[in-house]
Amino acid sequence: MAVERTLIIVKPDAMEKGALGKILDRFIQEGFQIKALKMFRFTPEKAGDFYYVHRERPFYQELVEFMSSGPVVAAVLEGEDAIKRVREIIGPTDSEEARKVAPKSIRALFGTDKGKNAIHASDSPESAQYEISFIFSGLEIV
Ligand code: IDP
Ligand code: MG
Repeated sequence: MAVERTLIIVKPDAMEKGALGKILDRFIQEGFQIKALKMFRFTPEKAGDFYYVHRERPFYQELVEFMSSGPVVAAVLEGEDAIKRVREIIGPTDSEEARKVAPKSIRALFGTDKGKNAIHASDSPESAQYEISFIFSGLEIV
């Protein structure tokens, strides 16, 4: 195990529900350090670039529209084994499945379904590096 950094994005559905504070607090309670934090709204073009790996998937257009539908908050979290642990804390992609198999996960608590699932988190060291540098410049990470 090693200290890692990973990227989370609180998605527009969770922002609209007023869940930002509870979600950030969950990661603080779990022992992660917030190394960077930013609120912004994706343009459809930038959301498309961020999710470029999914460009051939049938849900790509829906995903781009959803992610650009309102403000989001992105954060860099640091901690032991952060990439895998944060993925465990957010739960499976589909919030309905999450409520069955991981009822305390963030997607179970704050998401709706497969698309509107409250939060994004990097899924590998490579994607964490790409996604952190996509959203934050060096000076914004403390
Ligand atoms: P992940 O966020 O758990 O890594 P991915 O398969 O990488 O899941 O998909 C990226 C995002 O695309 C999901 O978080 C979700 O918002 C959206 N998405 C995935 N599958 C579907 C689908 O079948 N319908 C609509 N949106 C989807
Ligand atoms: Mg993914």
